[in-house]
Amino acid sequence: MPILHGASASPFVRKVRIVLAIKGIDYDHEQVMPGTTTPEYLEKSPLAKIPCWEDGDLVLPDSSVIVAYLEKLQPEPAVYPSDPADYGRALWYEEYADTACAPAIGPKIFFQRVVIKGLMGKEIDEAAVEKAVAEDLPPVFDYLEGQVPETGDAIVGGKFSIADIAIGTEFVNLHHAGESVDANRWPKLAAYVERVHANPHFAPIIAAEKKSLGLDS
Ligand SMILES: N[C@@H](CCC(=O)N[C@@H](CS)C(=O)NCC(=O)O)C(=O)O
Repeated sequence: MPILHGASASPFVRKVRIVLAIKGIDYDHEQVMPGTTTPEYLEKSPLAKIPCWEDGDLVLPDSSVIVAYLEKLQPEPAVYPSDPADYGRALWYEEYADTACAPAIGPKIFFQRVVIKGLMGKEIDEAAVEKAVAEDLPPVFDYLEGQVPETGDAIVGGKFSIADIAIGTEFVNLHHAGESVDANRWPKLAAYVERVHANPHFAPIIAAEKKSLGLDS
């Protein structure tokens, strides 16, 4: 059985888990924490990041690499658009989510409130978190507000794809941290995120995570 290494609350691990769910691929899940630098893990994932996929001799770090591999391994149901322009657009939105949304939401908001305060029970600088919410999120939300569709859960080509998975997974972390998109300021984005999270492959993963993080009350 292949193994997915990486903690469930990582947006990058979740991205892969949703693709695995869509494709119906079975795997064992090892909850490796971010920042794991044991020699054994570094041998698998030299950048010391999660996720990492292991299937016998094949070891693949990086969520985007893993998803591209899974699409070749099992093409249906596809998570990348087949039209070349839509394929390019989907890759761009995945890149934007990984490179703009993740740093805006992850270290200064999600990690502080959910990991340091929630899981480790330590004090955090809440004013710094609020500053990040006020300053780091709006430019990202402004861009996405201009990109997302008025209806449906597909930002590219009318079909749910890696683009929606990569964007949607970032907003799960935002919600875990007790924040959401202000629907008065970014109405299209707020509604799109809600629709993506209601997708049958997203919803059960979100519910299970909320339960394990004690956020389901
Ligand atoms: N490009 C990587 C990014 C993965 C990533 O940044 N993962 C974070 C956890 S959400 C991590 O492992 N951070 C640990 C570190 O940077 O040392 C991917 O898509 O898998």
